[in-house]
Amino acid sequence: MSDIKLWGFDGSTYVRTVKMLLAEKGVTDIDQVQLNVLAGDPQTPEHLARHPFGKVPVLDHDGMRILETSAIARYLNDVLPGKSLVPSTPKDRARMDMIVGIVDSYGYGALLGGIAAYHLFPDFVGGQNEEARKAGIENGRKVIELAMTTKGSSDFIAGDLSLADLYLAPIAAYVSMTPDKDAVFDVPSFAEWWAKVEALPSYQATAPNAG
Ligand SMILES: N[C@@H](CCC(=O)N[C@@H](CS)C(=O)NCC(=O)O)C(=O)O
Repeated sequence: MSDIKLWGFDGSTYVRTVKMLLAEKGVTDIDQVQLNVLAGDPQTPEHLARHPFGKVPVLDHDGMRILETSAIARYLNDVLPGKSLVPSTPKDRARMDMIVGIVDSYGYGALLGGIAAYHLFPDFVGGQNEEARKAGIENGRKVIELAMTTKGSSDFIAGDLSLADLYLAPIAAYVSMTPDKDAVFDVPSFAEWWAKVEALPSYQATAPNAG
C-alpha cells in the first residue's frame, strides 16, 4: 500500500503535473483515486469536503492533506529523494515561478478552456464557443511565446527540467491533439522544447486518459 494518495483522474493536466514529478522522482507506486472531472466527480460532497472548490489534485501524505498543485509539487519535490525540479539559483527559480504563474493564471484558461475544450470536450464548457476559441489562440500563443523567451537558449524553460515544464507540457499535450496546434505552437524554439518534452520518460509514462 502506497503512502501517497492522490485524488484526480489521468485526464487532468494538473494531476499530470504531479504524476510527472513523481515519475521524475522514480515513484510509481501511488494510491490514485480517478475522480473524473468531465463526469463531475470532484463536485460530490465527499470531494468538496477535501477541496472546497471541487478541484483536483488533492494529496494525502504522511498524515497531511495538501490542496493545490503548486503546494503539492513543491512538497513532493522537497520530501522525495532524487533530482530537484526546483532550480537552485534565484534567477532560475524566478524563471520557473514566472512561467508557472503565467500558465496557471492565463495559460490553462486559454489553452485548455479555450482551445482544447472547444475541440475535445465541448460539453464540459457548455458547447463550442468560437469567441473563447479565438481568445484561447491569441492568449495561448502569448503564453507559449513568453515561456520560450524565458527558456532562451536553455534546454528547458528555467534551465534544467523544472516545474515550469511540468505545468506547460500536459496542457500543450491537449492542444497538440487539436487542429489549432500550429496557430499556437508556431513560435521560435517551441519545436525544440516540445521534442525534449516528448522524449521524457515521465511524459511518456503519464499519457492523459479522459475516459
Ligand atoms: N488551482 C488548482 C487548479 C486545479 C484544476 O483546475 N483542476 C481541474 C482539472 S485539470 C479541476 O479539478 N476541475 C474540476 C472542475 O472545475 O469541476 C491547482 O493548482 O491545483
